[in-house]
Amino acid sequence: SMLPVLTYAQKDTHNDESKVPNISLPDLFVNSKGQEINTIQEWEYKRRPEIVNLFENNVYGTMPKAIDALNFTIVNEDKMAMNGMATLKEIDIEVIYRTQSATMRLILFIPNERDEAAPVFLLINHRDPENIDPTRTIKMGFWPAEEIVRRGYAAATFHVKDVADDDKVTFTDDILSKLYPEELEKENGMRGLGAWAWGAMRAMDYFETCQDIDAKKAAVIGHSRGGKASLWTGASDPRWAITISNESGAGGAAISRRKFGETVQRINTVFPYWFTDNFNKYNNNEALLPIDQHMLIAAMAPRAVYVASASEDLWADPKGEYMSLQLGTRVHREIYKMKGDFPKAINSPGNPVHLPYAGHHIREGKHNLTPYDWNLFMDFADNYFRFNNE
Ligand code: GTR
Repeated sequence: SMLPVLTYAQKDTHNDESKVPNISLPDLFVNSKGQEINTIQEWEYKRRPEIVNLFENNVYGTMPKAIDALNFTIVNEDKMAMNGMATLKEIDIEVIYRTQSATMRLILFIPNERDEAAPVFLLINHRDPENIDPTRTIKMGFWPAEEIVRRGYAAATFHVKDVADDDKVTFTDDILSKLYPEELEKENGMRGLGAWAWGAMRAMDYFETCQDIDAKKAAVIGHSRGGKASLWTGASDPRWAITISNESGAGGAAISRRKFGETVQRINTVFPYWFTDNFNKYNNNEALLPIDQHMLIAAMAPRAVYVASASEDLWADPKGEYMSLQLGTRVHREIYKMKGDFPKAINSPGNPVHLPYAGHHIREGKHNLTPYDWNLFMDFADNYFRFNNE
């Protein structure tokens, strides 16, 4: 068969479509008081905030907003980066809260050739820092910065380690213990993924002050665990015009109730520091969840959302990711009356679906973020920004 063999550690899970249980999902259009949601007003003032709140309390943890001061220090600037094609800025973003301070590094390449402030893609990088080498001695397809700049976008990124190390012991060392230690005491407090989303928001804080960047045309993107954080960023911070999930899978775009590939129980066991403690209540008990991940997609509405999968990445449940996108974007269609819809069956590799408000593709191959994916994200953004010009 074409299914990859599950490793020993994965054997408590399955990737067999015939084992997917019959599921019924929470209704997007009925709020907790039983009221029907029909209008933009009701969506924006009642249902959307309630959904974000449910994700905070049950999945990603609360998002602390308190900051006393933000300092942006350009620690390196090169106006002739990439052979003169871009200006490189390395910015230390220092966040001060109460008596404490924490600093993260933002890497930013801004195209030199342009008439206006540049639209921007921010990558949440969880992989080896060589993937985001600011010197460009090492160039990885995971972050094809030259290609991004060539297409007229600023290429921005930071490493998650600056805000919360991707490690079950040391994840608290940065912003959690320094700025927001009370989060660690709460069952619905912020954990690793929430901290990474917080980091993305601080990058946005910088974009809003930077004349060379058009902060209204910003896309946030992450791969896998970074994609889970990216979705949470876009859902909880409406400043992002486009939110992109690349193969985010469980706790990202995939529907939890399908229990296909990685499950809630498995992710909470292997990565206990990613989600809030409350998420454990749903281990092998997905039916109790007051949300499912299609509602995270919905939380972007009316802003754009893009979900990408890979054909061999069954661990991330491509079908469940697509289902979330189809269902979550009902808000775009039914509340905001946006045109176009996704085909019922998942499209095949090589046939991306780009609607005015949402996009999807499935790439041939394995779990990864590649230039092929990036080019499709930029194709989508080209269109989106062309038609949504303020
Ligand atoms: C896996 C994990 C996934 C995904 C992936 C990645 O080990 O089970 O949820 O996050 O790592 O980040 O590449």
